Amino acid sequence: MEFSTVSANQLGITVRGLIPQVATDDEIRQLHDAVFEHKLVILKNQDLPSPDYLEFARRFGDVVRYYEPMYEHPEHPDIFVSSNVPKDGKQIGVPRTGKFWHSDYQFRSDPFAITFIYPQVIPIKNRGTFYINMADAYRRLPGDLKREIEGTYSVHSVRKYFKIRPSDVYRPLSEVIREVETKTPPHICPTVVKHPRTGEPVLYISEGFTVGIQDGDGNDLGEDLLQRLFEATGQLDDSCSQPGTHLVTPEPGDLLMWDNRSLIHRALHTPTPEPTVSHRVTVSDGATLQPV
Ligand code: 7UC
Ligand code: FE
Repeated sequence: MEFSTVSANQLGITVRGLIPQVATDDEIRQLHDAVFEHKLVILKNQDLPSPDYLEFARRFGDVVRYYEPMYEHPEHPDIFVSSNVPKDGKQIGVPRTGKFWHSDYQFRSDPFAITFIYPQVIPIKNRGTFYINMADAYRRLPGDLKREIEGTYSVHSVRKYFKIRPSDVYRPLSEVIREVETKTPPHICPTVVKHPRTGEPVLYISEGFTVGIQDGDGNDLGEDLLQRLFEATGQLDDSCSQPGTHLVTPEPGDLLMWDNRSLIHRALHTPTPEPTVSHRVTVSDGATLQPV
């Protein structure tokens, strides 16, 4: 197994020569450490059947199945499928997922530790995912903004990006909204969290899932503060060309794994849809997010 850094100002590290099915405990430990040190690890030249993919992921934590069944892989429900390629005339998983800044399960109190993405069909023209390292983003925040958010809490919800399910057709929208608010009530978390593994302060907000910010007594601090934080971290730039925003374009055989509590991500928006399929697996380490 060989590690090589991508380039000085790029995100992540590349690993060649790893065979997941026979990885030693020491290799797993090195990869696990690399995820938290480099935030993103790209395993090259992989050819992994789904059961082996799941076995591999299990060595990094408890595999957590997504709470909405419509994303499930038909044979392997622990795999979340993002796809716009029908199989035997049937939609598999969900198309156009994650095209907004977010961290997976940020709208819940138990966000995943590591997200794995294994692209199966890679578009030729518009491919990839953008990432922002929110530990870096916190470090770069102007001092006055840092002081302004000290001791504050952010409110997260899936409501802006909850996908209507086929079974929701003809349901009154108010009923769907009520279901979303009951099943996944808004969740409150320190705006700056201490990363459970690295101890780094992380600005734990995203344009997709963060819907409010409040002081320690629960008083709303206003939409403007949230917008200034999104602006300062590059999340309002639709061209995704801010210096802290990194585009990662996978090649066939790449298996990506990243630190879901440090990075926020956003799937590249494609105006002309090309076939895209990717298989996601997520693991938890049971940590809860604490203030710095
Ligand atoms: O369809 C999607 O974009 C899924 C999104 C609402 N949630 C992904 C997650 O893991 O939080
Ligand atoms: Fe995601």
